[in-house]
Amino acid sequence: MRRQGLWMAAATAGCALLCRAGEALPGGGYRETFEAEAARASFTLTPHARWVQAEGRGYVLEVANPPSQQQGRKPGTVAVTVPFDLKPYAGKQVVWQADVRQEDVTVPPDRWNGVKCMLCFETPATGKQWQNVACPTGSSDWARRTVAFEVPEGIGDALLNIGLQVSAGTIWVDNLTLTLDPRQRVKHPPPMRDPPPVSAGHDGIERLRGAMIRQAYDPEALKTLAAWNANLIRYQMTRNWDAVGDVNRDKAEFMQWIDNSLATLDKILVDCEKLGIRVCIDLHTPPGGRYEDKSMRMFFEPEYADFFVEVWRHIARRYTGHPMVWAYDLINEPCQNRPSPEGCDNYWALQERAARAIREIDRDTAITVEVDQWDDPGGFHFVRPMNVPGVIVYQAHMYRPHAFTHQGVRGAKERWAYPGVISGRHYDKEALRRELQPVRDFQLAYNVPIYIGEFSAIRWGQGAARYLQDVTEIFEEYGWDWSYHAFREWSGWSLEHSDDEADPHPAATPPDRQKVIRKGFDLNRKAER
Ligand SMILES: [Ca+2]
Repeated sequence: MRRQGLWMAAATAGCALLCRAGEALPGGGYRETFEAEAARASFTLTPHARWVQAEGRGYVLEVANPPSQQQGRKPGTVAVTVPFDLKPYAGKQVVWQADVRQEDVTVPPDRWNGVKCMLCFETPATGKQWQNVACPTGSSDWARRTVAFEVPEGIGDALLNIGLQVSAGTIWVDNLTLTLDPRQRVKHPPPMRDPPPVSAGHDGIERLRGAMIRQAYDPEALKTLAAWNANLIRYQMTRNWDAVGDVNRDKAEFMQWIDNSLATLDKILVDCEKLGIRVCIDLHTPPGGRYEDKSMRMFFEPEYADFFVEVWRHIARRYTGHPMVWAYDLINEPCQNRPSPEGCDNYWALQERAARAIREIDRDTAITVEVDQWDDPGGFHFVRPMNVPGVIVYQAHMYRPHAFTHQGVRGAKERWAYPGVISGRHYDKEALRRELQPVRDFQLAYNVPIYIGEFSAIRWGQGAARYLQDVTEIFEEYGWDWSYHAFREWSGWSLEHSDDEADPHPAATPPDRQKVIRKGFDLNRKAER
């Protein structure tokens, strides 16, 4: 979402605030359909934009960016801009939506370019933000496009940009709405005084420290982890995990895949019993799959919500009472970029429902739940503890700052070193502690167990070993269980490869990253003595 400074500079002086002309919605919020002359007049049109009539919609805004006539020349950027008042929403989570039709939108060089119906603002605390409804490239008939975001407390002036950035094509836009998201920040109580000891579901073991493994039976990998003193694996049942569209929707076929995954897990569990390794069963792929904006279908369609619960009943029936199964990890990295419709459970309520269903079958195995937005620590601002009997472990994934941990992944070009300035902010151990503070606050407020199910730093990130050392020291200080992402999975995360991106083979001498993680695992052996 970077490199969009131009958009901020494109404000047109003297425009009326657009939302003053719109229709107020009950419960707070605003709708703009462009039918009022005053609303249309608040835009200063450029030569690329005009008001046109669309069937059943009255006025809609058309913005066209024809392909360049010159061979090989990249499309430029066209937009109209209007001031927008976000101040009434300061400190609130909002949902920004627009109806968009589009024709022949070309694929831009960076994924954050393309169709824009975007709110832009800047505050000293949060820096610049660009909140754009998610649109595909290509052609699409009218569709409701959405983004949800939190308006910062210190919000000042904001701008609305509608157009095409470094993409050719034509778009039509109508029916803008800004509404309050039902998912708002929770005010957590202060730290509990003199909290009693809390069970994380492994009472005979001081702490669980281990790694993610891939979905395969790899006895050598298990032996190595045991030799390194790891006492936990997070077994990811995964395929097409972030694929969108028509995948993972066939329920019978999905359940067959689950059974195949569990057959592999059964073999792993036999070895784990001999090696003293506990297992976290991670449902990494959502039943029902995802929409184009990556939101998981099961938070919007009751058919898949029910199926998700059924999948967990099925797994719990198979493993209830198993001594090596530590936890059922209900859904990896929940993602829903807009509120659930009436009658559907959202990411938190649905996990709670599945947890209750499991408890009818298995009263003892721990259940671990994850927060919205890919289990980012910030998600802990928005949830309360679940009301479910037995042990519920609250899980976070630590990839902050993402620009550092994922540099070079999926085409990310910028390179960063830790500690240091990363994406304009200074990061060191204290900064990482601040990033994890929402999780820490939740733990202290409610005296609940915390598990860092995933954390990592890409092996070619300069300072990756130091980053791993700093985060694991924080986990240890706070008494959190943890599993490194990932052991003998993708080489980018490998603890056995060198820090050289170009070197595809395991290294002859262990890299410092391996030493840091094994130092953590060694605490398991010390605890056993
Ligand atoms: Ca209209």
